[in-house]
Amino acid sequence: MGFFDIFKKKKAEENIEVVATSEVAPEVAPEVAQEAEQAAQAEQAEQAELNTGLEKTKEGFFSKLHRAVAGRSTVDMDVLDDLEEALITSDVGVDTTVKIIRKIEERVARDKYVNSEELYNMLYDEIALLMEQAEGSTENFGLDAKEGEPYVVMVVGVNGAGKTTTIGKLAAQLTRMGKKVYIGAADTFRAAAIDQLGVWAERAGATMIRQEMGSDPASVTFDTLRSAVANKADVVLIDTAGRLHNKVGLMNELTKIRNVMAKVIPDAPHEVMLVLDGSTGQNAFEQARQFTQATKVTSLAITKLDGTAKGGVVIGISDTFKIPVRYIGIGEGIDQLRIFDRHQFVKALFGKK
Ligand SMILES: Nc1nc2c(ncn2[C@@H]2O[C@H](COP(=O)(O)OP(=O)(O)O)[C@@H](O)[C@H]2O)c(=O)[nH]1
Ligand SMILES: [Mg+2]
Repeated sequence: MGFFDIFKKKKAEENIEVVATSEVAPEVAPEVAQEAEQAAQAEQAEQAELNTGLEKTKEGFFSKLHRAVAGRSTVDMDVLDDLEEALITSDVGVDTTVKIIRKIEERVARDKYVNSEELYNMLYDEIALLMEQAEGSTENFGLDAKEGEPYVVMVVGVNGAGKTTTIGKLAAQLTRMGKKVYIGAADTFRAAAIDQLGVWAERAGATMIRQEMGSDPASVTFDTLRSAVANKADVVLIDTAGRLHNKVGLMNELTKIRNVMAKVIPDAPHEVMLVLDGSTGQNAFEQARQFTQATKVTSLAITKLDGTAKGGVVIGISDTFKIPVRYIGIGEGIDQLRIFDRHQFVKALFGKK
């Protein structure tokens, strides 16, 4: 779901109210109803696009669960074992799987005559609840810095995870909302990385602040924030290098960047977004572990969920690290970054309408 769609939804909700009172002013009703109808269609189209993006994950997940559950008249240890295996091989992760299986066991113990469809629904409920507890919701999404101060997002993650692409897509969404966006090219390790970010900034209509290749990332960050403040930018996105040479090195570099930010804007960074490549499955868990040890991470973006069957990582990672998933990437295109909506996501996985 894009930023715009939130507004569309809001609008649709307002409109529904207007429709309800339309007896008083019948002349506005048809077009208002039409707008509400359009908003509903847009939402359906969005779910359809997400379903397509998550097709492979869904196929894998669904068929495994189906095999574990279908045709069983009672839920016994065998069924639960198969279910456990299905979840683990869908990259949900061991800890989260054990948690889910325990919950199902408790419910089955209470109601011994659960059929396979009920079991399936239970599973859906438990996973949806788990996602809710991980706070991965869109409701609390906000670019809420102080009035007159840019909202600063530091973007971290290993090389190739999708940081630059995610920044580009995000910048495009923000500029379309009318926000003034500054991007800092603090991945100074390769010249190509700076140029790639430059291309995205131009496409997005954002301003990029850069220095030469090999320059100090903290210095680029400082320049970017100063320039953003001077030009009254609304949002600053800082692209960092994802070299995991060693934990101490990573920690030092990220700390240095954070410290320099605070010199310009005391409470920056307002958000530290860890970008993880969802198609790497278990490796994404490991990366999350490393980065959360190196710095305080406040949100996650999980990319490349299109074309992978490993989308189950989204469930396990949000549960394990209790960090909200803010965005998911479902393609390389500029419009293929979505605000993460746990309901839409779980629905897509279970093939629900
Ligand atoms: N299919 C797909 N590819 C993606 C997605 N996000 C990023 N990529 C690709 O992943 C590769 C690495 O992305 P990049 O942004 O350069 O990663 P960085 O090293 O973390 O900055 C590029 O080829 C991107 O086009 C996504 O959501 N879906
Ligand atoms: Mg990059």
